[in-house]
Amino acid sequence: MRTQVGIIGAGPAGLFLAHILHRAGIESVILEDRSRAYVEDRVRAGVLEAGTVDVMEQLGLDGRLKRESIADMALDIRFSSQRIHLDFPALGGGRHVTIYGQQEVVKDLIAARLKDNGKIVFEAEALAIDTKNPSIRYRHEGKEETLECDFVAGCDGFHGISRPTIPKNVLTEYDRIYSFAWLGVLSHSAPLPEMTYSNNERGFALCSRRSMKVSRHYLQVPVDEDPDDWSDARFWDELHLRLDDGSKHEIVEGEIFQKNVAPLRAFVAAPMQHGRLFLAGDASHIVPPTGAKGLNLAVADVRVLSRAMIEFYRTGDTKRLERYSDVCLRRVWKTVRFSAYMTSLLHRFPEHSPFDRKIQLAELEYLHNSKAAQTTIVENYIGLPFEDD
Ligand code: FAS
Ligand code: PHB
Repeated sequence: MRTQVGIIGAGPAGLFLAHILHRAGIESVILEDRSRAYVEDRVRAGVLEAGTVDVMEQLGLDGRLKRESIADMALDIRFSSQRIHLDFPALGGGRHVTIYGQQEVVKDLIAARLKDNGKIVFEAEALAIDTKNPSIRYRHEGKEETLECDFVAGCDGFHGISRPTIPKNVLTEYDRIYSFAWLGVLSHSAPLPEMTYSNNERGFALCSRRSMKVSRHYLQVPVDEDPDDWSDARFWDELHLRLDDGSKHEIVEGEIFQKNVAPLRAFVAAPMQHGRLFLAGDASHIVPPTGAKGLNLAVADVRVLSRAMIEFYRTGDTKRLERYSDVCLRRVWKTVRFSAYMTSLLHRFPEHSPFDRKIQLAELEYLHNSKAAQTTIVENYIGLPFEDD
């Protein structure tokens, strides 16, 4: 099989890239290891930056999003029985974020791609990449095949084969593994009115939502926590305590229908390209979810990559392709910085000294009283402007 751009992975990075290229008349094939059902059912991110919503709108893929998403106009931070309210439009130049589950984005993009007769080969495991004479060897229905292409887009996430294809003496990896994880649940229960983060003596908690009837809540837990050790009752009791809702009048409980534990890490691999292979999304970087950035950063990467590929096919000019990694990494590191900052601000670190704890509480007090500090949080949370150089 031959195409212009071979894409490994039908997550947000691969799917957005295929759509943007298609709109520019550039052909691609996505090879996805898992089944369509598996990919569409994976519960992950939930917060879309304004820029991500703009991309979906420009691609004409925002129909269901417009009908079913929730405009999130603020976030609350609780600590030491105090509350900080961050108004996005007031502090963020009129912009806000949108709540729309990653699995809904993936469903919309897959459906639209297939409707356009776009090629997505599910249950096709990419095995090896040739970065010079670009091609991808893969296994599908028990047979090994080869996809020949002009470029390979490694959109295969943290555990994919793309990043390891870049020679070790070329690649530099930066890594921070946190000493805790997030226990995330979905529940049939009315959410809090605002996205609410809490730094509590007992640990971090976050109250988000997927609709006005489905809540998405998280608790900081030890890295090796087993979600099966958390009954619904235990989860709700802990969430009330960490949100200073001991009277149980604020948080609405309900049936928990999804539970998982995700470890936290910050990771960046550079460069994000080698020969005709270009990495995008989690294949190249992981951000702790405290800043709600993972999916959005994947979209930012493919905005840059698609623009470079489109220029190449239109003019033969390779300057944007050569600059891809440098342009992306500027945003990647600013996003990792913000996500690491929000993680350090809001979690209880087992390794913290009493001094460290005092500094953390002083940072929260400062944020409580400083419009400048609040503006900094908001401009990063709703999404930094895209660099269009
Ligand atoms: P993805 O991992 O989404 O997609 C990669 C795709 O490549 C997968 O479908 C995989 O099956 C496929 N693949 C891998 N190897 C392959 C091979 N050899 N051949 C073919 N296909 C292959 N972000 C947030 O903003 N907020 C959150 O709350 C949040 N929670 C998360 C929870 C978990 C458990 C995880 C793992 C991530 C979470 N993230 C969150 C981050 C997440 O949303 C990612 O940033 C986002 O999925 C990145 O998209 P992609 O780069 O497309 O990678
Ligand atoms: C979510 O709704 O899944 C969510 C919200 C905020 C975060 C992370 C995840 O920081």
